[in-house]
Amino acid sequence: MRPLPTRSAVLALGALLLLPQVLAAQTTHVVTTAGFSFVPSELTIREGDTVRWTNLQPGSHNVAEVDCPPTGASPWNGGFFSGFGGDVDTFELVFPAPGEACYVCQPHQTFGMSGRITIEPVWTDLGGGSPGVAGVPALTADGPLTAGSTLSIGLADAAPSAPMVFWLAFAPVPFAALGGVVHAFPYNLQVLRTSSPAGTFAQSVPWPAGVPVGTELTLQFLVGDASVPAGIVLSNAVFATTP
Ligand SMILES: [Cu+2]
Repeated sequence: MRPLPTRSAVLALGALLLLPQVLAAQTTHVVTTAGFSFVPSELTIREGDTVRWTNLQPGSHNVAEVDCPPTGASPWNGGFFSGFGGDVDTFELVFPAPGEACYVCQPHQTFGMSGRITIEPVWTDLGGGSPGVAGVPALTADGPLTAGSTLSIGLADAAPSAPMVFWLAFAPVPFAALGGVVHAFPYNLQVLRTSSPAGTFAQSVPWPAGVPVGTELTLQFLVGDASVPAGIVLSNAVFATTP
């Protein structure tokens, strides 16, 4: 086993959160119009980001969501809609979930006036888990990591009513151990928890303001499991960078 929990590790996180740096905030991406085109017409954003369309009024443009890919004849699919051509000059929208969105300017879509937005997830799965009595404990994290948003952490397929250690690391150095890969060590925050009788865990916390932009977060659970010789298995790890 690696070192035991330290109070200083927890205090280190607290100190980081208090640093007077740029606040984590969602990004706003601007799409303008030029002739019969959206500029840029292709955009990649992150879950939780905002897209702001500007300069719609001069050409009587609008923004109407259509199924992907957008064509010259794609009908509005009932999704986002700025109003009719020229109704508004600016239209703004938050994209809360990963995926893809396509849109057209209805008055000019036959001229190919359309756009596509790719919304990338905040969290990625690093793998690294090792199997225990119920399989590999499956960690998921959800939330845009913007100030005041909710971070939800879920775990499934852990041993029932098992003691667990949760690690959060800012600059980990992964290594192979316990039949998997320890991704979240050295940790900056350690929390002790117990799985439910069903071998699950769930917790939602408000994400604080003041976490510096670009902070890298790696999360992982160690789960007590009497079915393996080491007595401990690993969940997969998940990774995100604060926006
Ligand atoms: Cu137009």
